[in-house]
This record gives sequence, structure tokens and C-alpha cells, in this order.
Amino acid sequence: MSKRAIITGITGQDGSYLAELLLSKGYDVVGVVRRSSSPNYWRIQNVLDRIRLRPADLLDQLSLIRLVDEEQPDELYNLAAMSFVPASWDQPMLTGEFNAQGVTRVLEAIRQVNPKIRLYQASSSEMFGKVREVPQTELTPFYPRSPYGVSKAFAHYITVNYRESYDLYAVSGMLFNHESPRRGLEFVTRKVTDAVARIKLGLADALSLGNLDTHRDWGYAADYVRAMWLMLQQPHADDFVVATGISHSVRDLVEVAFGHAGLDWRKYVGLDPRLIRPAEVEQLIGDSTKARSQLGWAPTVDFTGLVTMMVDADLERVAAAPRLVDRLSTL
Ligand code: NAP
Ligand code: G4F
Repeated sequence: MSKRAIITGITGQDGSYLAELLLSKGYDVVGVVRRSSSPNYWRIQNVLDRIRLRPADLLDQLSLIRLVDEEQPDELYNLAAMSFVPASWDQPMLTGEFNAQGVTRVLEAIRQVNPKIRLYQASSSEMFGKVREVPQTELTPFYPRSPYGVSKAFAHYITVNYRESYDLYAVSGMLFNHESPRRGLEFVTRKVTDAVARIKLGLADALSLGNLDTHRDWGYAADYVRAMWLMLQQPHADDFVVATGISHSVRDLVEVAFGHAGLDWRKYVGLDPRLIRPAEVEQLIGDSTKARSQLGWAPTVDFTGLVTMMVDADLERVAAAPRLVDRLSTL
């Protein structure tokens, strides 16, 4: 009999790639969507006829209990979150409700309905923040630098705590930045590749960024959802860092993206102090030795491959529907 998985956050970047991966493995996939006045399904268009969508919200405990009780999944991937770091300073309380207490609600639903359900929790390298060690491993102490990072640290520890308190198979994936053509437009990679496409096609002539000097360990989202699945197939629940082990600056990103389109970035990129964060995470670089040795996981796309893939996808998308770009990107 095929396994059943619930994915919260299925309308997001990772949810869409994970749905494709699980379908390819024969899973019965149930996606969780929150109520909206208009559908937000552009990332999952190609799988909509093969998955089931169910309404629930991380803010609503009863909706989660009902969902888990009625579906009785083998695995639950909790990817839903307020995931944009700057927004967490604007809405710190809501960020905590979604990202921290929301995870407690998911854990409670599993504990109360069926403690045999395996849980993947989407933890983040933002927990390392002002890093205490380079590179960062599963044992590096946390020093989060944003309400988002703080909320994810709570979520990480509550997952570990429920595993140890109630013997749940609950794991935390400490994933470093991962991107794709499906990345939200507000994140720096996609903001850059979308701007490159618009500039190349004569629809824009400038790009404002906050700074060029921060460094991130950027990987490809489709590689990272494979690690999520592997974490739930092990004999024992454990936490893993997932990263490429190579860090690049925002300047490197800009150089590769504009260069791939035959543009000189210095003519177009400006700095806007309003985009600088109240507290910054200067540099992240992950050590994924444990995931590589215990899960057999490895990334397949490097930084240049990732950025050029995203530029090519944005060039194609903008060229196909130049007047619809804004709307399509947010649908
Ligand atoms: P994303 O594209 O922003 O997607 C977030 C998803 O969460 C969307 O489907 C969103 O639904 C849903 N959501 C938000 N609040 C919700 C609520 N209250 N109830 C139900 N659903 C809710 O994020 P992503 O990049 O795929 O990331 C997936 C997860 O991994 C997140 O938890 C993120 O914090 C974490 N993470 C991401 C990265 C990365 O580099 N991408 C790295 C480390 C950790 P709507 O479509 O309705 O808004
Ligand atoms: O793309 P970003 O907004 O991603 P950030 O803050 O690293 O967070 C992402 O990765 C985390 C994992 O470490 C996830 F947990 C989180 O959910 C999210 O997916 O910013 C990357 C870097 C930052 O240092 C930022 O200050 O780019 C810098 N940056 C410079 N100019 C900019 C801009 N970021 C954005 N979004 N927009 C700018 O104009």
C-alpha cells in the first residue's frame, strides 16, 4: 500500500518540489492550504490533479487535529511558515505564532492523534545567526539575529523536546538557503534574477539592494527536499544540517546573474539603506558531513548552475508575458 504524506506549506517553493518528489515515489500526497480569497496555486499547477488539498492553519489547533485524524498520514512535512526574514521585524508576534507555536500545535496534533506519524520540521540556518563557529554543524550553538531566527530556534527545540518527551519520530532539518525559479520574488536571488530579465528585455533599468557583502551558502531547492525525505526514512530520528559547504556574497550573485545575460551589473545596481536589516547575519556556511555520510545526500547543482538556471527561467517567463509579470509572480 502506498504511503500517505501531509505537506503543510505546499503552495510554497519547497512544498511544490517535495510534492513532485513524493508523487514520483508513489505517495498519496495531501497538501495543506490556508483559506484565501483567491487561489495561490501557481507553483503546484503541474501536480494539482494528482494531490488532494485540505484547508487547515497553523494558527488553529482544531483544524490541525481534524486534518491529522481524518488523513492518518505516515509522514507529515511541516514546511508552512512566515519565511521572509525582514517581515519578521514588522510582525514579530505573528511570526512567533506561525513559526514557533504553530510547530507546537503540529506536534500536539500528532501526539494526540497518532504518535507513530513521522514529522519533518523545517528548521533554518538563520538559527546560527551571528555565527559561533565556521562552518556550522548540528552542534554549533545558536545566536539568532531576527524574530524569524528566534522563532525557528524555538521550533527546533520544541521538536527535539517532543521527540525526547514522547518518543516521537520528529526530526529537524537545519537547511541553509535554497533557491530555484520558484523562489518568492522578495528573496535576494530571485529579486536579482527577475531584475536581470527585466533589464535585459528593456522593461527596467535599475535594481536596488540592501548590501552586497553578506555571504550565504546557496543550494538548489529540489536537492534539499530530497534530504527532507531521506531524514524520515532512517531507523532513528535525528537532526541534520543540509548545505553545499560553499559560501558566496551577494556581489558574487549579482556578478554571475548579470554576466550570464551579458550585462555589466555596475551600470544597474544601486544600494538603498532602507533595505538594510536591523541586525544582519553576515556569513553562513554549512558543514553537511553528517547528512552526506548517514543519509547519502549530496547536492547536484552548484552556485553558478543555480543562478544561471534562475536567470534563464526568468528570461523565458518575462519574455512570454511581459505585462503579466507582476501578477503571475504573486499568484
Ligand atoms: P515559502 O515559499 O515562503 O512558503 C511558505 C509556505 O507556508 C506557503 O505555502 C504559505 O502559504 C505557508 N504558510 C504560511 N503561513 C501559514 C499558516 N499560518 N498556515 C498554513 N500555511 C502557512 O517558503 P519555502 O522557501 O518553501 O520554505 C519552506 C520552509 O522551510 C519554511 O518553514 C521556511 O521557513 C523553511 N526554510 C526555508 C529555507 C529556504 O532557503 N527556502 C531555508 C531554511 C528553512 P501561502 O501560500 O498561503 O502563503
Ligand atoms: O534572500 P534573503 O532574503 O534570505 P535570508 O534572509 O538569508 O533568509 C532565507 O534563508 C534562510 C536560511 O538561512 C531561511 F530560513 C529563510 O526563510 C529565507 O529563505 O537574504 C539573503 C541575504 C541577506 O544577508 C540580505 O541582507 O541577502 C541580503 N540582501 C541584500 N540586499 C537582500 C537584499 N535580501 C533581500 N531579500 N533583498 C535585498 O534587496
